[in-house]
Amino acid sequence: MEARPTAGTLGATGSRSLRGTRRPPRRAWTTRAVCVLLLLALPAVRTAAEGPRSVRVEMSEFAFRPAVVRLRAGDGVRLVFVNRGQLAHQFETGYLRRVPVTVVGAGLHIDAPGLDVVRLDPGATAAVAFVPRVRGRFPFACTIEGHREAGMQGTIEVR
Ligand SMILES: [Cu+2]
Repeated sequence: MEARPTAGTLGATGSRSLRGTRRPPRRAWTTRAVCVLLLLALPAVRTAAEGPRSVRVEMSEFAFRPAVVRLRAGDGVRLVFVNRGQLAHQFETGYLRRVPVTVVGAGLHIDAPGLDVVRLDPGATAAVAFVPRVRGRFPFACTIEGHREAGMQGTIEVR
């Protein structure tokens, strides 16, 4: 019946070997963390080197100003949306559906693999940062019912 204490000892050995097997995942986690940090640091370095480029886009009833947002392919940009209207407005473009974006708003910081819609209450502000890659002209609009039809639309022009 001394198998029980022995089993305890074995248990300790077992946990030692468990620690052994845990080490590689920890290293993998560390490697992943370093990669994530590098990915986060690279755009920051790039921005610092080239100067932050912010483009302010105002929303109101019923227009975006400017209506044509000109961007350079490969240059990171921050679209800073400001809702100066009395109604909620939103920004939607197919161009950003599959582009990694960072959205920063009141107390928010979201990294997403793409963007459908940014909706702002009256007086609210949010920044959408991304790197435009595909050149061309792409429509955007406020897709709240009736707003696009009233004139709330524009074009992203990437050269
Ligand atoms: Cu609107």
